[in-house]
Amino acid sequence: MARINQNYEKLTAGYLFPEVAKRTKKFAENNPGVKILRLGIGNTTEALPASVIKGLYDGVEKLANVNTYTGYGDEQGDLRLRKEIARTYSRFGVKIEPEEVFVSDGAKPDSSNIQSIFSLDSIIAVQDPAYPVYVDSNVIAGRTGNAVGSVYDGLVYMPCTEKNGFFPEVPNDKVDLIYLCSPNNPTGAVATKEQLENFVAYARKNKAIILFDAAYSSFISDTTLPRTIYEIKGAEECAIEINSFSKSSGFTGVRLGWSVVPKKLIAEDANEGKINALWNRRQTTMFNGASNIAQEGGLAALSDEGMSETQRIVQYYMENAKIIRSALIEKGFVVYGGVNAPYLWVKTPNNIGSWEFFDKMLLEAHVVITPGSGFGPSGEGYFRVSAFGHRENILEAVDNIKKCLEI
Ligand code: PL4
Repeated sequence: MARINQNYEKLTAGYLFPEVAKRTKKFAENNPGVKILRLGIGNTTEALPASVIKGLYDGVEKLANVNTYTGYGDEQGDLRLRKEIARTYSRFGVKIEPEEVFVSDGAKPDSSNIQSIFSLDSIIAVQDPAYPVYVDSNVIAGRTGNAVGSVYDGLVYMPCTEKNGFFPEVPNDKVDLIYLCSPNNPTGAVATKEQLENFVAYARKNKAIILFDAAYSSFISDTTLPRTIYEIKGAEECAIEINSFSKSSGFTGVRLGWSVVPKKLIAEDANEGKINALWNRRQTTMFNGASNIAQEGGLAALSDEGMSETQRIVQYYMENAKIIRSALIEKGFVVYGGVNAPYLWVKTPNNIGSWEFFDKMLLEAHVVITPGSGFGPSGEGYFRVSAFGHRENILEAVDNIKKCLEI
């Protein structure tokens, strides 16, 4: 008799983003003709630059010719791309070997799959609030008990609040796996060198591993802030870094990402090289490699021309963030983030609950945001605004908020 994985039954609510989409769809059906302005899901909107399009075309052209056609590629990724990704780290004075880079179809799959190479009794620490994938993938794997309200038994929450500048202290007790995201989704906070040094010191002392999601690193313009955890001495012994072409190069739909699993990484029962070998085993067993066309696009995005063209688009989104930030402050909101990250983290007015404010914003200003509580218990009383969008829609959204939202 087949039985389901009962851990799915522990998941407290539907996955956050489909829930946002469901409520938005319902509003649209009930209010035909109303223009809805979507600043909810962090989804790229601007066309890819010419250099990257050429790379993607080249990938297609290769398939048209029997001499250049390729079928299945290496599960770890095209070696040319692994080398180029490794080379990008040298900009930050960091040495990464191509064999430590594993190309994938995105940071979401990697950040949910990575837990599978660690022991089921690992104690997990997450920033609260956090991108929901870190929590849900561990719930599904069975590393938590049931949820009491929105708090899972057995999970260590590291609150990110106004008081600590939305970056947590190291845990008081011993944990095994620590998820960190910087620049942070959803708070837009960026960890300083000193803050990361504290976590690296904690991880090395406790033989813990940091799973560092750097999907928004290209949005950091303040050069004093670390853009990779490997800028911190010793991080190669205790950190896996996950990254993506989604937001830096507009590949949300193309799908391409990577993880760095250093050979020097160690765990309680794993010497140097073991964890790299385990992730290699996991990927070769369960993943069939990223699309060859996407990888050609990725190579183009990492060329000098590709880098400068894609960075201009990143700056466009950051200009959106600036516009949203000043409009919300002018309206009287307390606003965080949006300076070195494409997300703004905003307090709901008059202590309104996050979902209640989501509905109010949609009803009065026709703007979709993401309720803070969907990212964890400490997100209650906040909402997230995404700066991804066409400029005219951003301007229309802030205009609606200024004119129509009653607070
Ligand atoms: C909606 C911290 C967005 N359906 O595109 P990927 O897989 O390379 O990267 C996904 C990702 C990884 N890490 C972090 C992220 O914030 C994201 C994307 N998050 C958002 O609005 O929070 C898109 C969400 C998408 C999803 O479920 O990821």
